Amino acid sequence: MNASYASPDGFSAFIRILSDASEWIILSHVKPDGDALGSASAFATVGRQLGKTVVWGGPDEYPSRYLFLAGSVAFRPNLKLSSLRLSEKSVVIALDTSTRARSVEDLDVLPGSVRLLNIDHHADNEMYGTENYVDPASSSTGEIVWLFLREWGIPLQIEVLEAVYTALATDCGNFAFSCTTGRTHRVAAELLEGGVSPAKMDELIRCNATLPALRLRAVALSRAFVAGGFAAFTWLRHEDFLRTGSERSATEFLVNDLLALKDVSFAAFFVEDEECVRVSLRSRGVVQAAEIARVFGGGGHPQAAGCRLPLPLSDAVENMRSLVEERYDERLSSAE
Ligand SMILES: [Mn+2]
Repeated sequence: MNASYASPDGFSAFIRILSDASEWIILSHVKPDGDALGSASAFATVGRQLGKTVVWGGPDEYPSRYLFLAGSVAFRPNLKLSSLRLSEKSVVIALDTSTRARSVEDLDVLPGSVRLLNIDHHADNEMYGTENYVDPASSSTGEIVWLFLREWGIPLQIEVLEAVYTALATDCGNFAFSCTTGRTHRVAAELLEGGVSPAKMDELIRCNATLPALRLRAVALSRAFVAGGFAAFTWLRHEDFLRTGSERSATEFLVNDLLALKDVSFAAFFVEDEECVRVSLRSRGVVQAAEIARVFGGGGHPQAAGCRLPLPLSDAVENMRSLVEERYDERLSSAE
């Protein structure tokens, strides 16, 4: 077996804690994506299979495009831990969630007797768990979840494999982003050998847009502009969602469309929200997404990050544009 695929250390404590618990509370992050939901769905199915009481929820609504994931109908939006009767037999599992601020609002007031398992792949993870398993070399949280479940050795239902595949494929851009490694492909190979159909999954994940979502995408793409020859920008206003009838979660992959532009190595996508503008950033060049996000109090990966700006939309776009161009010029002149 390839050395890079050896089972990582550190899973045994997690297995013991999860085995001993009678209740699993599984948390997905704000604006949950395919990785957060796929990883959580896998855990939820395994928990039920093992006879645990399973609660799965998060701070936001469940995006309809991921309703094909097992257990999603039981997802609890706006979940408050204080509304649950936690005991020392409860364990909380936070997936794909780099910071406390990206989880349910009362994560901080967890009773001391309750274990909090933090499983993630973001390099800027705050290590807020009582137990932390954070592997920034992993393409996705789903990749870690697979290695973990494999190490545990329990029989896995096809729904679990499909959920892990969803996490993997969405977070590594269908195995095209730079976070994709040989191990990512080996995990995918195991999932396929276990019965997952990539064509069926592609249909479920990618070919399930609603007409309002397609029209929303058209609105966003029609506004795209390129600054400095390398950075693409576009935005959506609150009324664009109302006018097209699209739900807000329909924007998940929109920023990636901007990177399809020739010579563009940086993309920023702005969405007007209540009292702020949410920004998704993508990079494959010298200006990293995470470094820009951090300037505005956000975070993420070098190639994919996000932040919120408490500004009117046009100011948010302008501030971001000038910062990104400035950084780009600095890098070019220091490389000379
Ligand atoms: Mn992820």
